[in-house]
Amino acid sequence: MQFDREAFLRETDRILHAEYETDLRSATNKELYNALSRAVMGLCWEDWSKERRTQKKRCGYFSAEFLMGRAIFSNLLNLGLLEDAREALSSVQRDLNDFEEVEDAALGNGGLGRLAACYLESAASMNIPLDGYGIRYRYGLFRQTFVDGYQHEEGDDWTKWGDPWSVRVERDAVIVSFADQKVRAVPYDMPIFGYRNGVVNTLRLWASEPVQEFDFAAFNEMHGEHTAQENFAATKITDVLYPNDNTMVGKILRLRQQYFMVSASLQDIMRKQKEKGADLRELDRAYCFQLNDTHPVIAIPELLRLLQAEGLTFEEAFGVCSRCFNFTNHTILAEALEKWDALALSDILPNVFREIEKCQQRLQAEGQGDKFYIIRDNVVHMANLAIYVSARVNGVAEIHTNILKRETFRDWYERTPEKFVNITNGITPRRWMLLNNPKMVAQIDSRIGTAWHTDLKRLQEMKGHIEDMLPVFGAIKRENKQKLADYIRVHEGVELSPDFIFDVQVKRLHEYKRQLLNAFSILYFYYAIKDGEITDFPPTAFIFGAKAAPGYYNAKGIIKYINEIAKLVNADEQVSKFMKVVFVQNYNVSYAEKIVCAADVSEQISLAGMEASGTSNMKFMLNGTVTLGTLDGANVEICEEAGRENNYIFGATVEEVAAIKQFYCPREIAEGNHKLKRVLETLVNGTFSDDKGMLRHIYDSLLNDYNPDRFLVLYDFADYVRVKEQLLRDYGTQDFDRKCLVNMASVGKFSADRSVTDYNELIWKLNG
Ligand code: 26Q
Repeated sequence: MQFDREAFLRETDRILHAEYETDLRSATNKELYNALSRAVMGLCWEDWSKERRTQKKRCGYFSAEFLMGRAIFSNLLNLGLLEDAREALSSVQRDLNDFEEVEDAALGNGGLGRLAACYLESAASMNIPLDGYGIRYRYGLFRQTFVDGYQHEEGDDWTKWGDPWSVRVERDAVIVSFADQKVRAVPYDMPIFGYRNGVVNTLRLWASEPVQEFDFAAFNEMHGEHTAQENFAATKITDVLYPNDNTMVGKILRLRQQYFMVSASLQDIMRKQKEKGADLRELDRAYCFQLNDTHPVIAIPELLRLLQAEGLTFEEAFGVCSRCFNFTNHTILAEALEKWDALALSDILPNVFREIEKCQQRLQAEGQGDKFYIIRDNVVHMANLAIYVSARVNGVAEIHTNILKRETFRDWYERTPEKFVNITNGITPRRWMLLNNPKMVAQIDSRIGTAWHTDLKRLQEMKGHIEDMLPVFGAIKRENKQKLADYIRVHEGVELSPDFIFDVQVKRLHEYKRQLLNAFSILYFYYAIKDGEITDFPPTAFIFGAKAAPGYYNAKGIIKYINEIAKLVNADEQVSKFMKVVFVQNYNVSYAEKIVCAADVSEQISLAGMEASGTSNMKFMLNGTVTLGTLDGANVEICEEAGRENNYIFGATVEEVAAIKQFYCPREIAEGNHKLKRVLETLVNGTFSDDKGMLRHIYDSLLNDYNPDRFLVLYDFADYVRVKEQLLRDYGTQDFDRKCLVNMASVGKFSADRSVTDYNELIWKLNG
């Protein structure tokens, strides 16, 4: 894109005058942010509307979550304007870095939402016509602080600085009807800029508003009183993101959110098709839809309903749906597979429920017995509905897809094996390397050029330069660590030295991810140092970041526990020479950008068979970090690509887990390992303060539960500590840095560019 600094500054200045009666010099950071962003939007307007006018087939990525993070830097990067904008601002004594205060758009919980964001960016960069459809939550994922070591949650007002990257499209508003409620859905479009290729796709997020102010006819149709209460109920639908990750909460408001978003999106798409005069029987020639887990699966009966309302028969409509919809599963945890109470569903969406019943009848008419069902015992199984109707079903890593085929959806797989495909997750190298690690990028570019920016496999070419890169790699990693340490000093009040190993575990707090295993190992090392058993512990900073779902008691207990460990360790004069522990508050996308380029060790220690893929593992790998992990999720493929010898693998394999669980007795393990036992006892013996009794609850879940230590923390403990100690002792050698660089050079497969290309070739078949 042509950039004329003077014209750009003039335009920003003009907006400042018009909107805020101020100018480049005296505008507040917030005013400047809005004006500059709007000026950039102005530059891209034409490319954006051009994309929307094209006649090519498009895919709609339907997702309840888009964890976008901060838009401004990544948009400027992709448009090729980052340095221009920085210089333009500094010529008027302003600093682009001041925009680091802009809130993240945290309209997602974790991996599934961030994956959606990476895929939008990669699709635009690969010139694949993919658009996102979701919900414009008024409040995103809660802001987290710690009070006395306990997690506290506050509302996340993500548009506090304004929302200059969205455009409200009034003319595309639609009405969404529930049995007891009609609401207006208004779309807000965000441009998704491809990396320096002029492509602009769209993320369309729907906000709910009351109908009456706008449409009195619709208002009058709804008999009865319309009160302020109802207005409130309408806006409430998109008020807040449910803060659960990998756990199901059967809240009816969540069902309303899901239906609201898919009904609005499908009405919008149908209207456009009709305006074009297209035959709705051939909808699949113009569109297909990727269902991001079960959350948007209610789109299937909704499209059936809408198509029949336009005159198609059920069978015709079913045919269209079975060619349009595809389903991605992101989780094997039984408690995260979405189910709805049939009575509740039929109460608020009777017409939609009827379509689900027709699907059920159609399935049963195929005469394969009761192995296959969508509704059973008055429960609607959304995953089964999705598999039955979709053209393709995919898992997100090899091991995950295999588990889906062999266990979770075994019968379905045997019924229609051709539907099941694997598409291993990926991350966008733009946000996760070009943006957050520019000095490393410059070193790589000077050796192998820049083609790898959009073709990550070509990082392989670095392999011939590893020896020569060793010194600069170490120096840049150290600088990144210093920057992170500075940030942590200011925001967390903990002093870290860049001479320490940075051992990092950042991800949602969940028992299956086993932050507790990490915590136990730290206490184990702590006591070994105290007792004089280890006198030469390699100085290590153990860094955690995680949010716990507000209703997830044990997860919150684990945060408290690690914060107590941090207090103990950091205050200990003898031990803190060798280790520090910090749990950063409010871990989010922007924090992650600072962390992944400053880590020496990436902890990926879920119980084998539990983590569908993981994606932070890929971000660390890209930035030159070794994985300390189990053979779970994408770790398996990371080892295939980078070599197991260049990572640190421990623990039971997925094949072993099933056998172990049959006779598992965690108490025996604790009794047989007095050092582990001593660590465990800190949960109950008063070592740590815990007014709320949370730590005891963790203890009981490990030893006294009906099904104790579900995630084999105690089983894997000894092997984990052994491998972790080996890793920490290897650190500082050239061999260790070589491993880091081999990982970086081998990361190609995990580019989201490859993932979306796979989706397109195997499933969407766009641009064809
Ligand atoms: C379901 C029903 C009711 C309420 C909440 C939910 C719910 C919400 C969020 C269920 C699951 C999620 C999120 C799942 C998720 O983030 N899964 C992660 O997806 C990543 C991208 O594929 C994988 O890398 C991770 O392994 C997986 O945990």
